[in-house]
Amino acid sequence: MQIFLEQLHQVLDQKYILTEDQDKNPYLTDWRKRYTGKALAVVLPRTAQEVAQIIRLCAINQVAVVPQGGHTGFCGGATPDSSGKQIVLNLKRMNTIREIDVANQTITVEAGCILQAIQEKAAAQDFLFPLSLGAEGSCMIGGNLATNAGGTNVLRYGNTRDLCLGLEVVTAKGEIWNGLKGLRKDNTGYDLRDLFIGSEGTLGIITAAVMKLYPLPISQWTTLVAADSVVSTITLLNLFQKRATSLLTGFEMMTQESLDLNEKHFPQMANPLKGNPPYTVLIELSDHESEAHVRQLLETILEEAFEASLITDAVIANNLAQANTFWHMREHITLAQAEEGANLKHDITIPLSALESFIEETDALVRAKFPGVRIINFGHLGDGNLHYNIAPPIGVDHKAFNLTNEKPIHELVYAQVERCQGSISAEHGVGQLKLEGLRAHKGEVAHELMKTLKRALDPQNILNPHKVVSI
Ligand code: FAD
Ligand code: 2HG
Ligand code: ZN
Repeated sequence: MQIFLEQLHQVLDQKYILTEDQDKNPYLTDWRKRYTGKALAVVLPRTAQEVAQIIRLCAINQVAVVPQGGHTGFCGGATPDSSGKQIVLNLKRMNTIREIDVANQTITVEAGCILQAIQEKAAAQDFLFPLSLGAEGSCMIGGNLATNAGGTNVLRYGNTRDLCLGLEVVTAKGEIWNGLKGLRKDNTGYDLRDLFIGSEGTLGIITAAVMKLYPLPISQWTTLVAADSVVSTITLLNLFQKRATSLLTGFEMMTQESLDLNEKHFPQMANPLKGNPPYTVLIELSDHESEAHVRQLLETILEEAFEASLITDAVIANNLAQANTFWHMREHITLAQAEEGANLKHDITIPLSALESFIEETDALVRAKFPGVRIINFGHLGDGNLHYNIAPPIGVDHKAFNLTNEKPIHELVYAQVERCQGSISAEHGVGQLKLEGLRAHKGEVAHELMKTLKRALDPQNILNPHKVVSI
């Protein structure tokens, strides 16, 4: 390994090869503090050429590499294993926004650009880059692409995959594939771009991307509404889809229990709806017409919802600051859970037609088998994406509870997901957390195809091994 480290020095300046514990440690534990690994070194390349050279050295020396962006992922994908033989390749120095093409409505960015920096750069030129999630101040576009991240605008603009037109990728051989074309149509055989998106660093290292931009909406209205049942929230969604069509840009659900937890840790994030109802829904409409037009439409739909008894209360944000407060309340649930202690996350999608029965039955089963647990259920209802998280009963040690109950709780929830023909990972990916569960979930044929692809693209198994699939 000494030889490998010496070879690395021919590629990177000493200060970009971290080998001392105090320098490496910030890169070795994930955001949730769920995984901690060891690494031979943490390397910080600046260019795709440097990444390619590093990968060639990894291939020669049989050293596995764990690509890393902001390390905000929830499935341990960017954390190395405990062997101390892997390297972490963090892309944060590759943070140049290379170009905004105004006519083509695209932005070309390097993998280490922070998501929020891309949003801000786009906005400065009157464009919207619609990918938006709670970690946007620290996650990086390479990580977003590698996990095919979702977030709060998927309902209108799609997930990261839908926003990407082209990629630059370093392969397991250390070659650079330049697929940085900003084309909206390109049927030239297999779609390599889509293969790398969502592959969580197991098939190649994304070094740059061409992403779509949209006109910046000029009017936006945000409202919080109260509902008594799951079925009301889904009927309400359908009503908004019918009446507001493409103006509907956000539809997020939060249960009473989720917002109780928020209030406990962040009293300033208390629900403005009276009595914190069973279900609070955050709805956003955006448009390019006047504010008055959108406001009128929103009020009309809300009136119809009241008349149909779908909602029991509503509050419309009167200015941007209030709208931001509503969104912060939604986004703070993850932070409140982190404050409360380690929790069990289930990032799932369920067809909307099966959502009511899923929640009813799963809640009942979970409460019967694990008395006292708290079900922190919230998420992107417009996409059928729930964050069906489980927190231990109050007063119980979280780590001890999770150690004993993690497996049976995951099994119970995932069995329910299968029953409803849902997905065990809607937007957070697989990483190491769901590696075991994936075979059963995908089925033998799909799982074997995934392994075939992994073997073909990374025969030495040096790119993020034992994440997503094991070969
Ligand atoms: P990392 O965590 O560093 O890496 C994630 C995976 O991608 C790893 O497997 C890693 O090896 C791989 N990878 C990273 N960079 C590259 C690269 N350049 N090339 C190849 N592989 C790479 N996720 C959502 O989908 N929706 C949400 O609403 C959402 N909200 C969040 C809110 C909070 C508060 C937090 C902490 C996280 C949230 N996440 C959400 C999860 C996380 O932010 C996303 O998964 C994000 O896309 C990860 O980006 P990252 O740069 O942190 O990637
Ligand atoms: C969100 O939607 C994120 O806020 C985080 O995907 C979900 O904390 C979670 O489980
Ligand atoms: Zn989410």
